[in-house]
Amino acid sequence: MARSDREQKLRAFPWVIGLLLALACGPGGQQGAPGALEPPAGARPGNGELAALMKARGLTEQDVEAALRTYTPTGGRDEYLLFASGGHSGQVLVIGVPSMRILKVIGVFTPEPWQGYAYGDETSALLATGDRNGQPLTWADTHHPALSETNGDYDGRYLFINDKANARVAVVDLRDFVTVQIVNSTLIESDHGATFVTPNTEYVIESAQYPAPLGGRYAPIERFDEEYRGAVIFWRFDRERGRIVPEQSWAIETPPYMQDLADAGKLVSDGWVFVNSFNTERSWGGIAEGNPPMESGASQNDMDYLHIINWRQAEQAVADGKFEEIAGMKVIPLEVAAAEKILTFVGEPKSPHGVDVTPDGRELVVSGKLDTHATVYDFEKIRSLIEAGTFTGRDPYGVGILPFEEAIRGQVEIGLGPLHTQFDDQGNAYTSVFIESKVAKWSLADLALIEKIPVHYNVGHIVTAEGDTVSPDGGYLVSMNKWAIDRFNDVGPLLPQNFQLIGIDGEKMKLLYDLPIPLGEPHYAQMVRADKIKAIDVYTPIGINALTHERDPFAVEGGQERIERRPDGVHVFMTAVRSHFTPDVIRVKQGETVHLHITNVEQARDATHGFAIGSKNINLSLEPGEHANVSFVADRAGVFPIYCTEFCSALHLEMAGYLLVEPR
Ligand code: RUQ
Ligand code: CUA
Repeated sequence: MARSDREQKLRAFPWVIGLLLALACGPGGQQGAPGALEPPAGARPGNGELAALMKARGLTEQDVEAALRTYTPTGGRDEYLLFASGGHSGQVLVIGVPSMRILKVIGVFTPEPWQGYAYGDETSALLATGDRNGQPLTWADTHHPALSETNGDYDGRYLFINDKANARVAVVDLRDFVTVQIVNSTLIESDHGATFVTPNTEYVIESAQYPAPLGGRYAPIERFDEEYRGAVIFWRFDRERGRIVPEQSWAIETPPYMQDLADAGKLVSDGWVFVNSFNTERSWGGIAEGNPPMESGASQNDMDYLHIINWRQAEQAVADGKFEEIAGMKVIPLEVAAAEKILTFVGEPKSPHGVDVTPDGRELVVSGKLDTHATVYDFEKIRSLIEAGTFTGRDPYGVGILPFEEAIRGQVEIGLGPLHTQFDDQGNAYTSVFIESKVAKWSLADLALIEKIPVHYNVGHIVTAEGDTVSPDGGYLVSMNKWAIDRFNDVGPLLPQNFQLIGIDGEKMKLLYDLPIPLGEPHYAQMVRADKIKAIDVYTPIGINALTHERDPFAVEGGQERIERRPDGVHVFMTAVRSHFTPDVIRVKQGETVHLHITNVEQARDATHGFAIGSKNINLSLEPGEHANVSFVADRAGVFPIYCTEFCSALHLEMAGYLLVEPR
C-alpha cells in the first residue's frame, strides 16, 4: 500500500476503535479509549454484546485494536506476502500479511506429497540434482530466502533459498510457486551467507560457513590453517531463462574463518558484497582432546573481519583467467583476491552475525552477538581506504585490513545480543536483540535508540515490508522468534516457533499477532507487496510441464488417449477430466516398465486432479492444463487401485481405475 493510503487508514483508526468501544460499552459504560471520537450521527450505542464478548474472552482495548488491524474477512486479500524459510522442513512458507494466514508450503529440498513434488519423473529428477556425491538428500536446513530484484527492488519473479546443511541453492518460479532448479557445488560443505542477490539478480550469493578442504578432499584437522578454507560462490542467474548457469558461476577462496551472513551493495555500493565472519581465531574444537570448546576458542578476539568483496573486479579476474578449477567451479585463489584487493577486511566487533546494507546503499549495519552495539560503516570511507591502500596490517593470508575507526560513522548502543537489522521508509532501523528478546528501533540519522518492544522469545531475524530493497515500505515488521515457551497450547517438548507481527506505523511499535510455525526454525523471510506477484491461474495451453513452462513432448489431447508398447516399456497416454481418467484400466505384465503420461485437459480454475497408485509411492498433482510423467517397474503381480486424490467433483470417489499386473 502506498504510504498515503496507509496514513489515511491509520488516521481513521482511533475513530474506528472509538466507535467499536462505544458500541461495546453502551450508555453509561466506559466511553472508549482516551481521545476516541464520538460515533457519527446515526450510529447507535450498541446493547453491550461486544463488551460482554471482550470480557468473556479477557480482551483488552489493545487486543481489539490488534484484531482490527489484522483480521481479514472472508474473501479479503493481504497487502503483503511473506516468503519464509521453512527451516528444517526444507520448504518455503508463504504467509499473508497482516492476516498472518499461511497460504502455501512450497516443496523445495524435501518431497511434498500434496503437490506431487518428487513423486513424478521430472520432480524426482529435480530433487535428485540436489544429491551430494550420490547421497540422496530428503531434508534441508533452509535459512535465507531472497526474492529476485530489478534495480534493487523486488520484482516478484523468482525466489531463491539456501540449504545450510548441504550447501545447496534452489530457484522457485513465482508464476506457479514451483521449485525449478537446485544447484549444488561440492566446492564447499556447508553454507550460511546465502541466498542474497545483487541488485539486478546478476548473481545469487552463497558463502560457506564451516571451513573444510575445498572440493571435498580430506585433510587432517591439525592442518586447519593451511588446508581448510571457505569460499563465496557467485551463482550466475539467467533472468530470461530463470535458471542459474553453473558454467558461468565462480567463487572466491576465503580464509578458514567462519563466513556468516552476507548482503549485496546497492545504488552507490552496487558491485560490492559484504560478508561477516566469526572464529577468526580458527578454533576447531577438540574438547575431548584437551582443546577449548569451539564456542570459547572462537570468542577470544575483540574483532572479527567483515569481508568486503569487489565483485565486478572479481568477475573481471575470472574473465582474465585468474582462477583455478576446483570441483568444477572456477575459484579465484586467496592470494589473487588479496593482492588485487578483490577481498579486503575491516574489523567488526565481537562475533558479528548480521550485516545489512541501508536502503540508500551508503552504509552497512553490523551487529555483534557479544557486543552491545550496532556498528554503522560508511561505504564511501571504505572505498577510499581500499583505493588508497590504507591498511593497518594484513591477516595471515595476506588480506589487507582497513582501519576500523576510519571506516565507521559510529555505533549505537542497542542492548544484549543484537543480531539483524531492517529498515522502514522513515529513516529508522530495527535490530533484533537476541538475549533481551526485544526488537530495538533506532534512528539512522542520529544513531540514537528510540524504543524497544519485547518479543516472545529468542528473536533471530526480523523482516520489514520490502525491507531489503532500495525503498522499504515500513508499516509491518515480523519478528521471527525461536521456541515459544508459553505462547500456545502445549504440544509436547518440541516447542513451536513464533512469528510475531508488529505494527511499526505509529509512534509506538505494537504487537499485533502471534503465528506459531510448526515445521522447523524458519530463520529469515522477505516481505513483498502482494500486487508484485503475478501468479498464473491455470496452465495454458493444455499439456504444460510445470518445470519448463512449455508443452510437454508427451502431452495428451482428448481423443488421443492410448496404450503403446515400445522397446523401453509400456507407454500410457492418459487424460484426466472430471470425473475420470482415460484409460482407466492399465494391463501390464509383471516386470514391465510402465511410463504414465497424464494431462489434465481442464482449464477451469479449481479443476485440480490428483493421481495416486497404492503401494507404488506415486502421487501426482495435476493442476488445470498441467502434464506430468511418472515411470515405475511393475515388479509385483497384483491388482492396484488408481484414484484421484483431490475432492474434485461430486463423483470424485468414482474417479478411479485399476493397474492390473499379470504374473509372468
Ligand atoms: S541466521 S538468527 Cu540468518 Cu541463519 Cu541469524
Ligand atoms: Cu479428480 Cu477427484
